[in-house]
Amino acid sequence: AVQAAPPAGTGPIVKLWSWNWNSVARECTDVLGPAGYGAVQVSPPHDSMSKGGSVWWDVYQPARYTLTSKFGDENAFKNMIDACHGAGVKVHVDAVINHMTGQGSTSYGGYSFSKYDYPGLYSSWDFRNSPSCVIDDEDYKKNGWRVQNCELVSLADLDTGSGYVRDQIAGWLNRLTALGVDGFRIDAAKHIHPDDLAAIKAKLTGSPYLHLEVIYGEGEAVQPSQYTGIGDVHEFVFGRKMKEQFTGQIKWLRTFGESWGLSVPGDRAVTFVDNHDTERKDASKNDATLNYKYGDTYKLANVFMLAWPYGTPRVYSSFTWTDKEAGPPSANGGFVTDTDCGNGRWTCFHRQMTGMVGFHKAVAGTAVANWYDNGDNLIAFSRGNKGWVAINNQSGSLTRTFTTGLPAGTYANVAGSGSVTVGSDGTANVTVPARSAVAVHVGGGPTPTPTATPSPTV
Ligand code: LM2
Ligand code: CA
Repeated sequence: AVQAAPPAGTGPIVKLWSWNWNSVARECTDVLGPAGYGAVQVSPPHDSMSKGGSVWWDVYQPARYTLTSKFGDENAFKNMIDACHGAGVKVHVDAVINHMTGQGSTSYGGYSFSKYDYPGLYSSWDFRNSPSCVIDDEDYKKNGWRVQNCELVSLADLDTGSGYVRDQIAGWLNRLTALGVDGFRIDAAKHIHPDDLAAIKAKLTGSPYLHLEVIYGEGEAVQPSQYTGIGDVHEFVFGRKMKEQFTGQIKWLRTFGESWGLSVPGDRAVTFVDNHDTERKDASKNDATLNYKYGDTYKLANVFMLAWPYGTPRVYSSFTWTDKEAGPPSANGGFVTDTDCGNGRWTCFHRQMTGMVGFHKAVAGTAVANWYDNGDNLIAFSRGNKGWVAINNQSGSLTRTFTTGLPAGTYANVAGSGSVTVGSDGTANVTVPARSAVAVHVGGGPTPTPTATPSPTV
């Protein structure tokens, strides 16, 4: 049986997109494990079509199912899994199984193929072979058959109804599971019929955690609800709402939840402020999200995601870019070089969220209480009596006495610096600086000590 959502209290997922295996291994040991991240989602590990490092998207064109990618070889992959497991971090892999490539070429592993012919793996009859059957906006809205049987951006669509194809896909995923992989992000799941995906899932060994990329669109034929019986589903409305609220007035977030038209119930949703596709959308488009370029606004949206009870949150961290197509830093024909968080080429955003990862885990299972907003762009709330957070999304600081719901004591601000002292009546006088957050939780040091005289801090 495939497991459902990770158990409550499990750390968030971090997506280290376009990081090479050596760098993920080091990060698991040095940062992810100590911070309490539950799992790391890595880039597609298959051998892919090579554009020689000029673009990021060649890795979404699988050439064959071997661990010879631009992120490292099989040894590096295995070392990464062992290092992450040693640090208490699970490993999720980006599984591209709906399609192969869009044109003949050579892979990073030196293998030659053409669009409908992958020697030793797939031949023309393993594909829907429908180059004239394109998926356009109209199809998304009303024609589910075309969404699942036509070619997504001209990529050769695998016949996932075929037993042979299902065996090849399941065989690949099972090899990864045997190496220690704990879960799969299923790329383009919306373009695979749920029955086909369920049949592939039935062939999987072990109990990998599945989270499916099914992009919600209003009134469309293919809906996230058709997939929640198979695995958790990516909640795309979440990021759209975060952009709308954090570039507007966050006081409205008081009622945030399924009633806002979210597409996946909280107990089946993977939430994220952005991913590698949405961060690149033109800001004017309604499916665009915030991204690292929004600075503090982006950070505050991530603080909210980790503090509010909805879904399994996934923090996104990758490389910096101006050209939307440009690939990650690489050498020798496109092989991704080690991540350096100090050279400006990588966001390393997840390192800014380590304190909030601890908050997220500490407040698991508690409800929102003690809501406050200033009628504009500052909100504060507690999670039961375990944690309290204030998010100031305006350009001036604010000082007031908040009801935190926490036991008396002095707590470290895990979303920034300084500390908060809570009095015996549960209140604290706190200054929340402009465009920043203050978050404190039980167990978040300094050791809570009852105070005789509550003192204003932060
Ligand atoms: C996904 N999820 O469903 C990925 O998250 C997304 O990043 C992938 O698109 C897509 N589905 C396929 O896995 C990216 C990128 C596309 C790119 C594809 C394949 O956004 O632009 O398409 O990967 O590399 C590229 C060209 C496109 C061309 C296609 C086939 O941009 O113009 O289509 O290759 O040659 C003619
Ligand atoms: Ca398909």
